[in-house]
Amino acid sequence: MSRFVNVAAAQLGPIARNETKKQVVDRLLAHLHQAKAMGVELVVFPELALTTFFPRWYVEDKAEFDAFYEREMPGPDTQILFDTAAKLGIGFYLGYAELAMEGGQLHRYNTSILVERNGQIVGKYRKVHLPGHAKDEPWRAFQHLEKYYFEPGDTFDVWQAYGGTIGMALCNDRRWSETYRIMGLKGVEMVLLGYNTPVHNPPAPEHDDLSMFHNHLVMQAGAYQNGTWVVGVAKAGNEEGIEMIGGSAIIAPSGEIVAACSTKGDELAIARCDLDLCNSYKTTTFNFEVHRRPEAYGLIANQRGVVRPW
Ligand code: CDV
Repeated sequence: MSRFVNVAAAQLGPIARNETKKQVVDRLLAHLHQAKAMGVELVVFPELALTTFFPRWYVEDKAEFDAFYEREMPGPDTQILFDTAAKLGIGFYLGYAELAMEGGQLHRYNTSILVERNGQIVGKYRKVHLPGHAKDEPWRAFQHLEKYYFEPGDTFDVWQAYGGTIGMALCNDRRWSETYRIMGLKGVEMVLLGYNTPVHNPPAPEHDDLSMFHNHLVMQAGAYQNGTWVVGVAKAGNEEGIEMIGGSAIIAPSGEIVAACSTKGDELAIARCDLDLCNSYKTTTFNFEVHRRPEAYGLIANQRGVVRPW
């Protein structure tokens, strides 16, 4: 049996700080139309795909950056994405900054949504692993203030969509094996994952030359160890003077990259993904029910940092 989903990793080149949402949405619409022409059913956009990566700048009053956030989804700038998706019969994953009113308080999240081919939202995810720092650190060549601009989400989830079990994660989540394993335990067959990754890592510049290797290493391992497809999509190129990696890729449950972008601009990488390929891994090497030993893994859920046993 085969369950195919035609998927596009819809990489974006840089988004300038002064680019309007309409200009960005026009780029996303171009991706949707091109993908449709190539038989795609699911288009995966990057993290924070509607704006420049604003956590690279510090402002004392966070509200100054509220224009980078969405108060509703769909909203006035994004409704056309949903209408176009429904008209074309093509769905998408979209990362964006979310401003939510909850319990009478404003909350900020780094969020993604999954939209089905009828233009309906079927799932929403709030980034769990927020990298970087919570205070201005002027010694850095640029800031990475996700811990300042966002609150963390608290769960990894999966949804029944596209004829399978689809999960979502965002950027730094891809570096943590827990991300994939939680979704793996929920039967995930395809993890969608947008990212913004600067080449330069200020606290560890010795990693800079390895940034693309690490990008693929973690996604390929997560795919193989959980018998799932992984679709990783970059916002790439030189954005406001900061060089960001590309390397958007569609990875099979074997851990192999089956399609990848080769530029750092707006580009589609497309693959026909058989969700039933997951079974070969989920029922053998990574048959969790048969081989896992949760009784030996207690620390993973109960302890955060390193505690040496002596
Ligand atoms: N947007 C991100 O989460 N970026 C991080 C960087 C800061 C290392 C990443 O893991 O790619």
